[in-house]
Amino acid sequence: MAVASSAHSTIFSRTSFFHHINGFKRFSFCLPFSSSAAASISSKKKWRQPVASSALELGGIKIAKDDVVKDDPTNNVPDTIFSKMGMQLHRRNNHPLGILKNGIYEYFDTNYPNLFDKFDDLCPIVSVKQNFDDVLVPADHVSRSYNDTYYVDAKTVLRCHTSAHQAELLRRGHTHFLVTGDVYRRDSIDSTHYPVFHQMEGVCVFTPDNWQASSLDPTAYAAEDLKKSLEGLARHLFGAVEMRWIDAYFPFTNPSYELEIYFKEKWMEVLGCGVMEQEILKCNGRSDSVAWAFGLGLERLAMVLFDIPDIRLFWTNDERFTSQFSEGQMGVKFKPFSKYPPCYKDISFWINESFTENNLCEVVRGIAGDLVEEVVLIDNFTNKKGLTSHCYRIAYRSMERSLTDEEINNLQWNVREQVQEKLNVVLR
Ligand code: FA5
Ligand code: MG
Repeated sequence: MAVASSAHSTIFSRTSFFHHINGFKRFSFCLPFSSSAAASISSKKKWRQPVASSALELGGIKIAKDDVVKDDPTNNVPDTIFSKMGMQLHRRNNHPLGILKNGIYEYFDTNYPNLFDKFDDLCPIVSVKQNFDDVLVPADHVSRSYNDTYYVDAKTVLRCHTSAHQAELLRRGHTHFLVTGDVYRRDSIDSTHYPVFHQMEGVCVFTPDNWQASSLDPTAYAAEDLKKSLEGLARHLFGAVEMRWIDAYFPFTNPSYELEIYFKEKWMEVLGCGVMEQEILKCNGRSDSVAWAFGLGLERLAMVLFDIPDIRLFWTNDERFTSQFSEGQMGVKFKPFSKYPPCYKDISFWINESFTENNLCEVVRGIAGDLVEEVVLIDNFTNKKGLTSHCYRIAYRSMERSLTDEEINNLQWNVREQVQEKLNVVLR
């Protein structure tokens, strides 16, 4: 396993507001937690799609649609996101995500019998404190922005990582635990990104007698154990697969790493991890301990394990997909049913200062839902007057059927209209 550096990073490992995706520079302006950001959200009427279910039970708590999609000026949760809450794909034993979760449980149960406590039904609606403060995310960190996170109100978010539960579980006395759940992020659109996905968090706390028996200092001891455990997990899941460790940054761990797996001719980041910041242990009643923590993306691992080419497939009810997986069958390779042709449409406009790609993707998804496969910046220039133009190529493709020209033209027409209206940009 070689250590190398990578240009791709996801939100918690982002140290800068700029990063590269598909070779294009991608903007990610930080909309700070400010009144102007709140005002810009409240001034726009939200696009509402009909929602199938209007009340859910999550982690034993009854949640009505009004509890999540509110008329609060800070609320940026669309109906399409509420309709995904409560689906709990990770709790279905014959869904690839449930099969994978159980496979990971099996690894920990075999190697650490009766040690890890498991949680897979904690409510995804958490406080800003749980999601960010408790894991030391700085006040000005990009992940806190309205551009990146779904806010229910100024103090409440849809968790954007399962690390949101670290502190409370430590406080409740747990020292070894796995937390699996749905997490929510405003993000770009392509085959490996989806606004709702699933993570599993792992935490393991050590006491002085653990590292004193070794010749290592506590941090080195935890880091070594962490890498050993995760490499073991990767071998348990994949057998032989090409992987590499990348040095990373997370506010809640130090040192921090990411693990990448070679999949479909690209390196794909599958997890972040590290040695827990001492401050988190100290604040939660474990000052004399060290700990490691990891957060892995279940979809990303399942894509490699089951050969699933597109992250949208996890959400389909199409029997040609669902019938291919059954309980306990790890690593059965998905046989694609016929691939329908994509249709590409370009949209160009002069951007303004508040434009972000995540906002664009949110508008496109609000209209086209899972019929949108990818949104890519294909041209970007600034003219003599200082105006910047972006051209995006939108790929429309259904995984279940052929789309008609009329349908695509309608979608694109709606996209053009709403992009102009909601993002205040000037179409070219
Ligand atoms: C985190 O979320 C950290 N909480 C992980 C962590 C936990 C680090 C504990 C240290 C200690 P990150 O933003 O990189 O980190 O996301 C973790 C994983 O989630 C990624 O490696 C990737 O596999 C997956 N992931 C991130 N964004 C998406 C997305 N939009 N769609 C699907 N999977 C995603
Ligand atoms: Mg990452």
